[in-house]
Amino acid sequence: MPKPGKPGTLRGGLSAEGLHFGIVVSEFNSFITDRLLAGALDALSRAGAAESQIEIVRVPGSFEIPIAAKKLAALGRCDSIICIGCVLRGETSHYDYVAAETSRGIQLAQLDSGVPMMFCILTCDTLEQAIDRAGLKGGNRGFEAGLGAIEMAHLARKLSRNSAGTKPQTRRR
Ligand code: INI
Repeated sequence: MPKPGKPGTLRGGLSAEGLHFGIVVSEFNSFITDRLLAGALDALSRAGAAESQIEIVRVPGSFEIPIAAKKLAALGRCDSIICIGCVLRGETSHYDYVAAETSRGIQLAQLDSGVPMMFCILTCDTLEQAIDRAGLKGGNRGFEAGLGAIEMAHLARKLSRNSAGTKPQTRRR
């Protein structure tokens, strides 16, 4: 309970104990997405997550991530979901459609489902830029997404409970 006169601050914890995670990963550009997946799994396991607490769903490309994440969330098992993809700019405008719809779809999926979803979709001009963000110069965005998934899972649980520790009634729309 916050002290009287002090603003209450809710923050997510950093332990994976008791949490269940989903990871939706795109096969397209798997040279990159496999490295992001390894980073995410590393973060979860360092925080204490066992393999049984993690389920991985593989989809053909980033464009298919939102529908898979939404359906996974609807199963009701996951406290948070990590979405992993890599969209590389080509010679046509295809990149723009895939990148924009993937990001829009993931945001809609998390808002519709109420399950936090980490946006671990690299959108890069070159393969080199992607390699840098998948474990080389710029760290591993998958690892960061893993930490974010733990934090948001805790936060979502806290924000779904009232002061008595029970889930509030949700109003039917
Ligand atoms: N999918 C990606 O994840 N990354 C890309 O760079 C990419 N490019 O450039 O085409 C890509 N395309 C496939 C797309 O995600 C769908 O799988 C496909 O259009 C079928 O719906």
